[in-house]
Amino acid sequence: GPSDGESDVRDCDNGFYIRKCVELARKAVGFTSPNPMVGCVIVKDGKIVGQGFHPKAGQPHAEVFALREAGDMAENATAYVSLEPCNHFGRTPPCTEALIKAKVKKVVVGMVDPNPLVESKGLARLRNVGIEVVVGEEEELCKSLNEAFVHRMLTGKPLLTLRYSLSVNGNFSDLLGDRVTECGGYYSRLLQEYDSVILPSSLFRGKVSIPASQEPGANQPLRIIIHKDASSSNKIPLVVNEATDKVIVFTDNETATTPELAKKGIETVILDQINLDVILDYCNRQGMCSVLLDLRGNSSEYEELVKEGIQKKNISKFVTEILPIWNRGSETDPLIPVKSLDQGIQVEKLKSKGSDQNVIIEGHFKF
Ligand code: AOF
Ligand code: ZN
Repeated sequence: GPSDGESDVRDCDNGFYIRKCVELARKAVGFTSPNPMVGCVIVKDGKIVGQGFHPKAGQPHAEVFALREAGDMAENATAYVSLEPCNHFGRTPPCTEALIKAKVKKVVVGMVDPNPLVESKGLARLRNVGIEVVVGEEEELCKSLNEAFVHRMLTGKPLLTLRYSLSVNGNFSDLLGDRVTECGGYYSRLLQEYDSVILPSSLFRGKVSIPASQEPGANQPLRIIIHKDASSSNKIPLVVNEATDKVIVFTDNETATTPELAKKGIETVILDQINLDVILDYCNRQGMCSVLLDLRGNSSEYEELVKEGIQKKNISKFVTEILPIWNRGSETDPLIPVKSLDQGIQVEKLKSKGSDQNVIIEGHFKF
């Protein structure tokens, strides 16, 4: 670590500043794909003299905004970045050169960039010109910030998360906690984090509104509507929220389309076979890092998609909400359908949060 202690920051503050970077990075939640969220702060004499985040693919990187704000103060300062600075010409020039040009003395990095174009080359470049480099500060936090980006870089596919709601006695429900408790917020905040959300068209029978992020200015994921077993008598429902009309429909029969869909600007993709591989491939080619598979309603489409997704290991995560409701059961709906869990798939990295109205649990499949 630094020995002068005067013009530099102490290593024990590294975590604090990287956490600050992550907080900045999250301002762009939902907007950066296919790029990661990244935050940067420039610290001189124990004070933040510049800060920035990457707002959107195609726009400058976090380091550029932070250096711009710091101006001459960047000389001999320490730069904190939640992700390794890039060393390649992409849509924007390399951040390593910007840091070198600004004459920073030290760079503290949260995690190595898994993008093969970068992957430790940025760190090597900085070290080569004599800049002190520290890597792996708050690494787990930085990795979870960009879980979807990292997943896509490593697998070539977007991260697919399964979402569903359960009664407290363990039954799947078509409800959302937001509706049950009117406490609001959970589902719309979840949507903001995703590039797209898959919804079966049966959810929209007789309705014309589709779920949306509620907060003003928030990311609206692309709604992917699956319309299976389509036909001229089983038409695609017209589902549009005027304010948030990012919708695409996957269907297996073009006679199910209507002129109204085209008029509303809803794209329809006609496929021989609708399955998760095809959908994920489509999302990947559109530069999406994350997809939410929203398990709502009472549709056989779910059954097939989820079983396929688990079997092919396309689904990586789940997020479930326990609702403040006890399912009463009925003659046709057994109250206690006990299942053997012997053949169950282990899940790991469980996290939970909640209030007195609901509990949210998320975790990862341990395939
Ligand atoms: C950084 N700082 O803020 C971000 C980085 O096409 P480009 O020029 O935007 O480059 C995209 C790649 O750069 C992206 O895949 C990731 O590896 C890295 N993102 N790097 O130094 C940033 N957003
Ligand atoms: Zn960069």
